[in-house]
Amino acid sequence: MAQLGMDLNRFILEEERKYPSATGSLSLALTAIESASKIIESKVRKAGLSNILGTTDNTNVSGDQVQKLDVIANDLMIRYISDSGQFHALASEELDDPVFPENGRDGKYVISFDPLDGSSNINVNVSIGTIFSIHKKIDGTVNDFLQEGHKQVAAGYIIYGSSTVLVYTTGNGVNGFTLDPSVGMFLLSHPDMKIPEKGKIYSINEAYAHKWEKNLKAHIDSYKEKGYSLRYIGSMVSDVHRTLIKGGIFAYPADSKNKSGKLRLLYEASPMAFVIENAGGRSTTGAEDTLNVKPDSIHQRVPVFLGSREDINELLNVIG
Ligand code: AHM
Ligand code: MG
Repeated sequence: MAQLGMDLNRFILEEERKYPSATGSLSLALTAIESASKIIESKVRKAGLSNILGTTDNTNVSGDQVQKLDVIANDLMIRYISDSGQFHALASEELDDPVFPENGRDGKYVISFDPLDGSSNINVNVSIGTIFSIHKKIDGTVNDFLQEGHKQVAAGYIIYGSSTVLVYTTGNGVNGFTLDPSVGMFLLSHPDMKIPEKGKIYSINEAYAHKWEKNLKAHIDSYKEKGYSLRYIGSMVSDVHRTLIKGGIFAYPADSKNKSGKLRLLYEASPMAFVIENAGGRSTTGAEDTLNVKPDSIHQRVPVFLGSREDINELLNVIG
């Protein structure tokens, strides 16, 4: 197992060395995301300050337009991903259509991302994050994004919380790195992460319970008698990060109004499912394993249930 404190760049290179045929392209791709995330984190940390400096008509003291943090995060991701030359195309939750960067023509990968997930939490100083999902390029068209989640070559997230943590997997274990702000490096802090087999926490927006299917509602109700705690931050990255560490279940189900739920397959459900499954957990839409869903469009939504294996198995016995 890699040593605690190893820096992310060295970790990525050591992983690459395990595959003699690797060209280094994936390492460069991951490094581009790391770089973007460091700049996004510095903007997130200053968000309160920028708001104070901005005036009500959204111009700051210098007369510049104050951009929303999710727009800034999106622009930064696009810039670093494009400049890296490793990505043939990118799809963002914030953009209607995929982008094919000029210098990504020979890129071997495509990436889908949510630049700033949980953005409704920005103004209340609650943890938010960036989520990414990487697939191999196949034919250089939008079809590259419409591949099943189990074909991801890497996925992960960065959580801007009380500390900034980057968690990722290439399908071979899940590792977490904490940003040491004094040196500006992500250092291995959570090696070989494993989700507990069973937890004691459920995480779901229970205010929508009256719109859920009745078996689901009964099952979620039963957690109360079983002594579970409810924790719901309303930022998927934060809720999933806690679920990964403490176990239990995170869910954003379909309801009578939103037949496919709210969360997006490409930018949220699939990368988080890849992380959770690689940490020994389970993820489902209720009908099938999230990683088996073949997307039919880039902004497709799916119901999400993920977490500890036993908790998801119990849920599927009721709703599956
Ligand atoms: P966003 O991508 O616009 O930030 O929305 C996604 C967020 C998730 O982080 C979170 O799980 C969910 O929306 C919360 O939704 P709700 O407020 O309906 O519970
Ligand atoms: Mg989101």
